[in-house]
Amino acid sequence: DEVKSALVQNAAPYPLPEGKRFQYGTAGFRMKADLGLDHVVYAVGIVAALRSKRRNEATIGVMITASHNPAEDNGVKVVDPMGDMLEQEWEEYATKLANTENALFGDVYEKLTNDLLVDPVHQVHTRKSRVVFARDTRASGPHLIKALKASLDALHVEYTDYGILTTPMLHHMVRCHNTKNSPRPFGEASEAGYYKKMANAFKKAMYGRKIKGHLTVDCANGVGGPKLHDLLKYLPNASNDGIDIKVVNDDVIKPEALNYEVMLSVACNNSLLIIFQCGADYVKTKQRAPPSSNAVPFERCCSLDGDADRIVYYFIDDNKEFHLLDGDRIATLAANFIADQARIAGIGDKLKIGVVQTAYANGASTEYIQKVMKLPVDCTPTGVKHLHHAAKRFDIGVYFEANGHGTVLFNDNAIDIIKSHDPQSPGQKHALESLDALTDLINQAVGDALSDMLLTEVALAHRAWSPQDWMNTYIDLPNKLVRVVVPDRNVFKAVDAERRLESPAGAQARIDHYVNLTNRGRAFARASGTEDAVRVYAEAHSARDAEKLANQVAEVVE
Ligand code: NG1
Ligand code: ZN
Repeated sequence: DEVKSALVQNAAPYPLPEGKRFQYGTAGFRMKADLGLDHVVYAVGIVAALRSKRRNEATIGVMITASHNPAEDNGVKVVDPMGDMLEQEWEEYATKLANTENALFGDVYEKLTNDLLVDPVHQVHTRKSRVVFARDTRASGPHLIKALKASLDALHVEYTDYGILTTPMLHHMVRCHNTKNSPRPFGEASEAGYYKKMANAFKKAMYGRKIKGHLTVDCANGVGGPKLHDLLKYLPNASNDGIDIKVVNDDVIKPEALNYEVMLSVACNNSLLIIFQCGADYVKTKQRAPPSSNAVPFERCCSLDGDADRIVYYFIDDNKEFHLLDGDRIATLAANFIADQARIAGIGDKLKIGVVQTAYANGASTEYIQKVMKLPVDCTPTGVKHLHHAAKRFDIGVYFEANGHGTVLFNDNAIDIIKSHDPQSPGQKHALESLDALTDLINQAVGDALSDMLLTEVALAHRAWSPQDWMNTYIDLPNKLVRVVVPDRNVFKAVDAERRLESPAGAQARIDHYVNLTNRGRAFARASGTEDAVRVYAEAHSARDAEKLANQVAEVVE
C-alpha cells in the first residue's frame, strides 16, 4: 500500500552499507557518523512510530547523540513514554530494522505491525503515532535529523523537532507530553518549562541557605554549555543569595572541539595549538582535571559529558593534588541528605530508602552506605536501564554509576507521604518542603548532569560542607580499570550482576585465586556493552596491589 512504498522511496538517500552489522546496545546505536548511521536513524524512525502505536499513541522520543565519544561519531536511541530507556524486548526489533535493506523496509514494517500490533486497539491507519526528537551539537546531527524525518513522514507520524537539547532534556520533554493529563504532570514540555521547574525547585530546596565560593563547570564543549547558560538566566545569582557559576569549555561553534579543549601556546615567536581532552569521561578515567583548569585549592569544580547526562565533581588541595568526587560520592551525598531530611521531617520510618550501584562502585562507598548510613544497597549489571529498574523497588531509590550517570526516583508512596504528612514543628515543615522541592529538582526521568549538579549544590549548602568535608566521609579503595582487547568478547559471559564469569570455563576460579591473595582485593572482568573489548576492574588496600591484581586478571582474560 501507500505507506509501504513511501517507506521504500523515502529511504533512497540512506542505503544500507555493505558488510556492516548494527546492534542496539547499552547506549542505542553508536558509530562513526558517516558509515551508514543515516540508514540506522531512518530505521529508528520506524521503530519509534511502531512503539508509539504499541503504547496507544504515547509520545516516544528519539535522541541523536554520541555523548562522550569523538566528534566524528554519532548515535541514536529511543526514549519510552515515561522518559526511560526503550524496553529491552524492543532492542531486537530496532536491530532488525537497522539491518534491513531499503527495498525491504515496507515488508519488514508490515510484518512487525502484524506481530506487534495485532489487537484491534492498535488501529494502524486511523490513529497517528507521536514522536519528539532532538540532537546534540555534533556536525552530523542535521543530516541525521533529515533521515529521521524522512521515515516519520512516510508513516505520517505527528512529530516535534526540539532542535538542540541535552539528552536528559529530551527525556524530560517525552515524560511531560505523556503525563499532561495525569494526576502527576511532569511539567511543561518546553525548554523554558524545564528551566523554570528546576530553578523554582532549587530556590525552594535551598531554603535560604548560602553556597560558599563558586563552582566551575567544564561543559566538554558540548550541548551542556549553551543549556547551562540558559538555565543560569532563571537561577538566582551570587549577588542574590544564589549560585555563583563559572562556565568553562562551552564552545559549540567549533563542533570538532567536543570533549576536547584547544589551547594556543605562544613560545619563542612560535604559536602552537595544543589539544587536550576534557569533560566528565576524561576526568573520571584519567583521574585528573582538564589541563586548562586554573582552579585554586579547594574550589568546587565539576565536568559534564558531551550530552550532559553525566557529571563528576573534583578539587585540588593545597599540594595541588587532585581529588575526584565521582558518581559513588554523589550517590552517598544525595542518599545521606535525603535520608536525613526524611528523618527530620518525621517520615524516616515510613520510607524505604535505598541505593543502587554497579560492580564498578568503589567497595568503600558500598561499605559506607551499608555500615555508616545503614541503608540497603542493590547491585545491578552495567547500564542505567538496570539501575533505574532496580531503584523503582524502593520508595526513594538513589542510583548512580561510578562514572557519574544517575538520579533519584521517588515512587507514588513517597510523594504521597511527603505531600500529606502533617508537620509537628517548623523544623519538620522545612524538611518536608525541601523534600518536596527535591522531587522537582531531580530529573526523575533519567540521569541529568544539570539537575544532579543543583542537587549536589543544595546538599552541600544544607550541610555547609566544603568539597574536602564531602571527601572526608570515607576513603576510596585504590582501584584500577583496564581495557583488554580480545579476539571475541562474546565468549565472556558474566553472572551475579557481572561480578563473576560463567564462561570461559575456569576463568573465574583463576580470578578468585588472585583475589584471595590480595589484601582487601576485589576484581571482575566483563565484556563491554559499548566497545569491542573486555573491561577488568580491580581494587585493593594499596594502589600497587590494585594494579597488580588488575594485571593478573587481565592475563586471565587475554
Ligand atoms: P561498557 O562499555 O558496557 O562498560 C560504559 C560504561 C557504563 C555506561 C555505558 C553506557 C564504565 C565502566 N562503563 O559501558 O557505565 O555508562 O558505557 O554509556 O564506565
Ligand atoms: Zn552522556
